[in-house]
Amino acid sequence: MLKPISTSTREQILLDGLWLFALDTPDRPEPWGSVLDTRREAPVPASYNDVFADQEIHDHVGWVWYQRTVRVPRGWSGERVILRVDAATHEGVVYVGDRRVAHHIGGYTPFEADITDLAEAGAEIRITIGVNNELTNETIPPGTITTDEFGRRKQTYRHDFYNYAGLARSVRLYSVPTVHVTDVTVATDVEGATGVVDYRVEASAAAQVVVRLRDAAGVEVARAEGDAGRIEVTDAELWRPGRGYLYTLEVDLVAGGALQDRYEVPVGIRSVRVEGARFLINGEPFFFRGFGKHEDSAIRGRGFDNAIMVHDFALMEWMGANSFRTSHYPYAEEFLEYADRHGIVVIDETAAVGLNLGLGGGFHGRVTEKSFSPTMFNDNTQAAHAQGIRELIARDKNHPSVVMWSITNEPESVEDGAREYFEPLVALARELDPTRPLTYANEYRGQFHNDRLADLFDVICLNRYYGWYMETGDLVMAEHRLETELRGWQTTFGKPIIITEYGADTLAGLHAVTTQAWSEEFQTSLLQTYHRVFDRIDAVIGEQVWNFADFQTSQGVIRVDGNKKGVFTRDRRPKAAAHELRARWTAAAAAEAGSETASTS
Ligand code: GCB
Repeated sequence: MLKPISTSTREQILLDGLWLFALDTPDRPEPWGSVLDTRREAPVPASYNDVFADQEIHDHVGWVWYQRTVRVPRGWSGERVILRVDAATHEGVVYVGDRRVAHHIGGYTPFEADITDLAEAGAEIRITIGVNNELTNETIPPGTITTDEFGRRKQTYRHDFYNYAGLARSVRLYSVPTVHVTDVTVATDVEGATGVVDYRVEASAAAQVVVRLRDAAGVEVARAEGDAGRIEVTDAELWRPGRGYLYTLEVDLVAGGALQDRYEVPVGIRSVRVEGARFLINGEPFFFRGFGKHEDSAIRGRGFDNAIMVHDFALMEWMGANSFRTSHYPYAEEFLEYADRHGIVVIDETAAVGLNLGLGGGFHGRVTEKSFSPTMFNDNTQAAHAQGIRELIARDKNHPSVVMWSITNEPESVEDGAREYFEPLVALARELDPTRPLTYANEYRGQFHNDRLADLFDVICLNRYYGWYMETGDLVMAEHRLETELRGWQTTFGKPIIITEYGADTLAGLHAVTTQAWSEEFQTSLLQTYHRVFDRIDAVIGEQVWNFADFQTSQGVIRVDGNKKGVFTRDRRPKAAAHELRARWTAAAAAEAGSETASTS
C-alpha cells in the first residue's frame, strides 16, 4: 500500500492533534451518529492508556471512540478523497458522518477508504473512528479475555510488552486524481557496476506509464515506459549500510497527452543474498550490530513521535549500531523512511508474537494444552497471520533498509503442528517477495536438534538468555552453554546466525563488585561474555541486544514498572552497558571502514 505523499497531482492533510475521545459503553448508541458525548480529548498520534489519570481508561478492554471534524480543501473538487489510518491497534472501524467506510483488523498496518462521495470539496465532515484492543486466540498477536466474578473483563496475553492501544500513528486525508497510481513495486539488484531496478506500476484505469529515475541531485539518469520493466544504471551509486544513497523513481500516468498522476518512490539500489553462512549486502558480508527495539515511551505509549525517533537513531549512531529489528510488530513507516535515508539496516517483523503456550510455563502456570490446535492457534489464527504477512510486505516492500522479513517471534517450534502451521506462511512470504531472505526469532527450547522450523528459513535468529533466565548470575556456565549451542547450530545447519536477543534486566544506578544480577556491572559482564563467544563462532553474523531501552509491560512479579533490559532507561539515559557496546561497535565500524578504504584504494 502506497504511503500518501504530496506531488504536483496529490495533496494531503494530517489529522494529527486532539480528537474527542470516549470509552464505549453499552448505553452509548451509535457514537458516530452525532457529536460524541464527552469532554475528553485524546492526542493523535498516541496510545490512550497512559495519557489520562484514569484507571478505567488505562485498563479498558473493548472499543473506544475518537471523533473530529475536518474541512475538505476547496481545491479538491473533482479529485478522489481518501481517508487513511496509519494504525488502529488492534481493530479499527471508520465512519464519515453516519456512514461506515472502513473496517480493519491488525493493529500495526494502515488501511484506507475512498470517501469521495461523502467529502464534498469545501464542506466539513465528521470522522468517527472506533478502536478495539481485544486480543483472542484468533488474533495476531493472540491473547485471552476473561470476565471475573465482578463482571470485569480482563485481557491477558503472552507477549512481554504492554498492550497499548488507540490511534498511535497519523490519520491522513489525501487527494488523488481520478486516474491514479494505486501501487508501485520496486526490486533492485547489482550486477558488477550496474544497478538494476525492476519496477511494476498499477493504476486505477488504463493509462500510459512513464517512469524516470532521478539521482539524489534530481538529475534524470534513466527513463522507461510501460507498466513494468527494467532500468539499468551504469556506475550506480549503491545504497549501503551507513550510506543510504537514494534515487527517486518518478512514476507518471499520462492519458490524452496530459499528466494524470505522479507518484515518487525513493529507491536504494542494493542487493541482498544469503550465501553459506554469510549475509551479503551488495556482495559484501554484513555483520548486524544493534538492537531489538520497541515503539515505547512514557505518556505516549506506542505513539509515534519524531523527536523520540530521531533521538533513538542518534543514540544508535553514537554507539556504532548499524541495524535493528522491529520487534515485535511493524513500526511506523517513518522509521523505515529514516532508515532508508541514513543507511540503517532493518529486520522487519510481523506482529506474530506469543504463539507459544510452553514459553514461560513456570510463570504462567503449567501448560498442558498444545499451542497449535483447533481450540488455540488454529486455522483462523493462521489466516490472520497470513494477512499480517501480506500487509507487512505490501507496505514495506520498497524500503531498501528492509533486508529481511521476520515472520514471527518465539513461536512454539518443537511441537507437532508447528511445521504445518508455518510451512504455508513461509511459502506465502516467499511468493510475495522472492528477493528478501526470511527468518523467525527462535526461543531456547527450540534447539538445533529438535527445532522443527529452522530449515524452512534462510537465517537462524536466536533469542538467548543464558546467565539470566537460566543459570541466573553464572556467567561461566552461560559462556559454556552458549558456545556449545551455537556450535551445534553452526554444524547442523551451516546457515548464518544472528543473536536477535541477549541481555539482562538492569536497574539503572544499582552497582556491585560481584556478579550481582540487576546491577549495571552485571549487564555489562553478561554482554562481554556473549561477545567473547560470538567472536569465536564464524557463523555468527549479528548481535542485537535486548533491548535498546526499558519498556512498559503488563504487570507481573518479574517486572518492576516494565522490562528493564534496556541499555538505555525508558527516558533514554545510558546505563554502563551503553558505553561497553559503544566501545565494541565503534571499533568494529572503524575496522570495517578501514578495510573498505583499503579495498577501494
Ligand atoms: C524474549 C521475548 C521478548 C521479551 C524478552 C525478555 O524472549 O522475545 O519479547 O521481552 O524475552 O526480556 O524476557
